[in-house]
Amino acid sequence: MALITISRMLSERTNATNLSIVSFVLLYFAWRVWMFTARPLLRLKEPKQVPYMIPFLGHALIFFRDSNKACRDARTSMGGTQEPLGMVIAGEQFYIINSPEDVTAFYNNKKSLSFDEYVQDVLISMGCSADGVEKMNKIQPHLKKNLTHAGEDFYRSQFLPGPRFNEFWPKVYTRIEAPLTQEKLLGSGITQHSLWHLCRAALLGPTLASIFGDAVLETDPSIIDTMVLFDDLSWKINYKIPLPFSRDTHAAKNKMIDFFQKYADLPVEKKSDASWFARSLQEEMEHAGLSEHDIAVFNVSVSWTALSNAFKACFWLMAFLVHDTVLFNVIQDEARSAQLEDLHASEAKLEASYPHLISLYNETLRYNGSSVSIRTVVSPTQLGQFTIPAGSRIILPTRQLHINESAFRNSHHFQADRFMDPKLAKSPGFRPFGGGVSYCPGRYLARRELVAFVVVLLSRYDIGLANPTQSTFPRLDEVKPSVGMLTPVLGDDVILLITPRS
Ligand SMILES: *[C@@H]1O[C@H](CO)[C@@H](O)[C@H](O)[C@H]1NC(C)=O
Ligand SMILES: *[C@@H]1O[C@H](CO)[C@@H](O)[C@H](O)[C@H]1NC(C)=O
Ligand SMILES: *[C@@H]1O[C@H](CO)[C@@H](O)[C@H](O)[C@H]1NC(C)=O
Ligand SMILES: *[C@@H]1O[C@H](CO)[C@@H](O)[C@H](O)[C@H]1NC(C)=O
Ligand SMILES: CC(=O)N[C@H]1CO[C@H](CO)[C@@H](O)[C@@H]1O
Repeated sequence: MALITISRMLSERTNATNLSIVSFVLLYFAWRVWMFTARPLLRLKEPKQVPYMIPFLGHALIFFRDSNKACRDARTSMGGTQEPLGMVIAGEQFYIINSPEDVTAFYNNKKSLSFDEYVQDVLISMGCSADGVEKMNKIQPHLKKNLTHAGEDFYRSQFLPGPRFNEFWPKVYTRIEAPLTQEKLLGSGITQHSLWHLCRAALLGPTLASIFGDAVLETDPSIIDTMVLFDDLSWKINYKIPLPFSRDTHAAKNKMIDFFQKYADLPVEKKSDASWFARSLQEEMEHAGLSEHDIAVFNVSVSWTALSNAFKACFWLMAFLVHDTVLFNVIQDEARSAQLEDLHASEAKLEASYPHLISLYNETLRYNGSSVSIRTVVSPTQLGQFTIPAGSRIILPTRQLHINESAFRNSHHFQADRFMDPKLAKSPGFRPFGGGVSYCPGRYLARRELVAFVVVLLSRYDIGLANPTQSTFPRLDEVKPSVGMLTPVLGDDVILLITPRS
């Protein structure tokens, strides 16, 4: 009797389980049919959605793993279309765009596509208080705009070619050159040097000190290590990864905020060699009543955006250079025959004096860069025949443009002289620095820094691989979703043999 009861109970239990599995499966299919078949019919003007398996999560897992692959696979799964495509990433609706017409419309649209939300989001994730954000957004009568926008003007004024850049650049140059003197580089008798560390030494500290003054490095030289660590983990801030999974990022970030608060305590005279824009912004932020903590957050954000790309570009460029003898000889001849003063000449003169090096630089950005432009859709926006709904975001992964075969033949090959054809860099498909309101104002500084680094190194020294037969080309870190210049696998390096020029 008892046995019968138990077996009946058991079978009822299995029935109940079966029932809930069946209803779950039905519900799931209903959701799929609604999402990817019925709903699109009601929204014919909106771009197609790329189907996904798990509600809310959407394409998040693959996207965070490799955003370029995620976008490429999405296009392939939709028949290789160049139309905008909808993707859901952790509950947020994104549209990815690709065609040159959409790209141009995207960068030119300053009305219904906004970059401000993204900037604000980053400030908040970096730890800026609500009060600070409000003050950044408030119109400052004497500037006729809010601090976010005034700050962007200040950057442009400092970093785009013009009097303020001309005044700034020689100070940067002096600092880049300092670690490359014979005394510094070879003084201790060491001739083998890590390329990764050399790029860091010549580009990170020097750029940071040019912006905030030399005292910034005296406060705590280990700030550079913290910054490199933070930069490595910062994609979690870009992608708004929830706190339990991004504690490492926030710990590194908080260490930098603490650092800047210590730096802030230095007497003003010690910071008088800070750049014009850093001092001007400091004054404006104080005037607007931002707390010291929020100003520190701002200083951290400035350092992050100013430092994170150039040294990686330098690393890849030099790695390509020393692994290719023919290319190396061309660039070495160029570096040794041009006048050193040309490093300080106009943009046009710089390009005319170092054409091969600048072509190599552009190809490095094309080949190992992966910048992503992002906008928030403020009101319904027409892109070609499609309407992008308000509240969503549009992302443009520039990598997809840079591997377009009809624009860049043999796009999967590194070809150092590719950009000797001057038309190529002018094509709308070459966007290493984004465009429109987010067009990177540091693009001229970064280029000049790299050219100066290579020219000083090659014209002063004989350079080669320390171990020509065993040196392997550094591998790309394909696991981390980098934005901007891609990073090599941790520990992959190039060891150089550097001796005085014979
Ligand atoms: C700053 O001001 C501009 C207009 O001057 C406005 O569009 C923007 O929303 C304001 N806020 C932010 C965060 O930029
Ligand atoms: C931010 O940088 C400015 C410019 O160098 C400096 O004067 C100020 O003390 C810094 N403040 C903080 C909190 O980091
Ligand atoms: C690739 O480049 C060609 C030539 O510049 C252009 O016509 C074409 O539309 C591009 N395709 C995509 C998908 O960007
Ligand atoms: C390199 O690209 C820039 C645009 O980023 C362009 O202005 C420059 O003319 C290009 N130079 C060469 C040699 O390709
Ligand atoms: C995007 C990309 O993968 N580009 C190249 C960057 O450099 C490495 C070298 O390690 C190449 O293998 C990649 O193809």
